Amino acid sequence: MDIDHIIDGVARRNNRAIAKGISLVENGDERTDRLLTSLDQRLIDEAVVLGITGPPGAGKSTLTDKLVKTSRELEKRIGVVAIDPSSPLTGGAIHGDRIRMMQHALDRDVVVRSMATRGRLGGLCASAGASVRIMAAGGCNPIIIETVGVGQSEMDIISLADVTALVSAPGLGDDIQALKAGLLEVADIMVVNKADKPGAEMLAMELSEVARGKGREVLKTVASEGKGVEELFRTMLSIFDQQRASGESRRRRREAREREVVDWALEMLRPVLRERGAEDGGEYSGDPRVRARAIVDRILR
Ligand SMILES: Nc1nc2c(ncn2[C@@H]2O[C@H](COP(=O)(O)OP(=O)(O)O)[C@@H](O)[C@H]2O)c(=O)[nH]1
Ligand SMILES: [Mg+2]
Repeated sequence: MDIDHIIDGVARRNNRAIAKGISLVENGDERTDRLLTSLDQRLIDEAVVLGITGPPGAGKSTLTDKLVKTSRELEKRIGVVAIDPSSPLTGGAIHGDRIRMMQHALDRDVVVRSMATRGRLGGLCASAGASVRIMAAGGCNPIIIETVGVGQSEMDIISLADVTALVSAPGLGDDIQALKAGLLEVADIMVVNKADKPGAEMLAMELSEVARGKGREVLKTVASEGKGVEELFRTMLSIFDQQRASGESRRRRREAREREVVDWALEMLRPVLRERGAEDGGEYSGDPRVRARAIVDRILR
């Protein structure tokens, strides 16, 4: 597919063109800029991006799948960007996700893309951001970003979302402490999934205390049975409406865009830096930090 066909195809909501467009971004293809500048900004502005995050095993993928179902019942064309941690620990889960998402494969109004984090030095936020925009320009609204809530790059990714749900579940052990420490900051809504399991009520009570202080809601779901999912979907959309009315969404999007710009710039600099570092006989000698500063100083000069 040549670039004009991709550009035209995205505008005509062709899923294959959307997939090809995202591949251009991921492969660092030189025609990427042409594609990205061709996208319909009005559709991008309108599309709401829903973030689903939380520890491994909380039920994020199950929930995402059910949110897709709900969205389709409401006749909304939906996109999903699933950030794969691709770690040996969760390798099995990813296979499960593929199978789960297969049932939507024939639905022309479901666009799914997964992105690996393994073997990647950076640029994930940049790629994810561009993918979201391509999906939006291809008529998807809403778009879900599903990512495990660990690490800085995942935190950057979740900032691409307008409204973020932090998913937890009983029986995950120590993860809950970590959850309270870091992720609560980015959560617009807290979800206690696996509400069918013992300990869910207790967890919901614990989280409610934290949530109340921040003016956040706690919702309970049984993702595997689809329980509470439509309420979650509607609540997330209504939070977005409030944010849009108050100007909060504009502020957040501006901040996210700045993060993306930095991420793209670092991606573009990476090969240059590697090349400069290899100069002077190809030896990285001396203290690495001092060397790095010398290289950066030379570029800025
Ligand atoms: N009992 C119960 N199990 C669930 C529920 N939601 C998901 N699961 C199961 O929990 C496991 C992990 O779910 P998954 O969606 O892959 O979690 P993720 O790692 O957060 O994406 C799977 O075996 C699911 O079938 C739920 O509401 N109740
Ligand atoms: Mg998952």
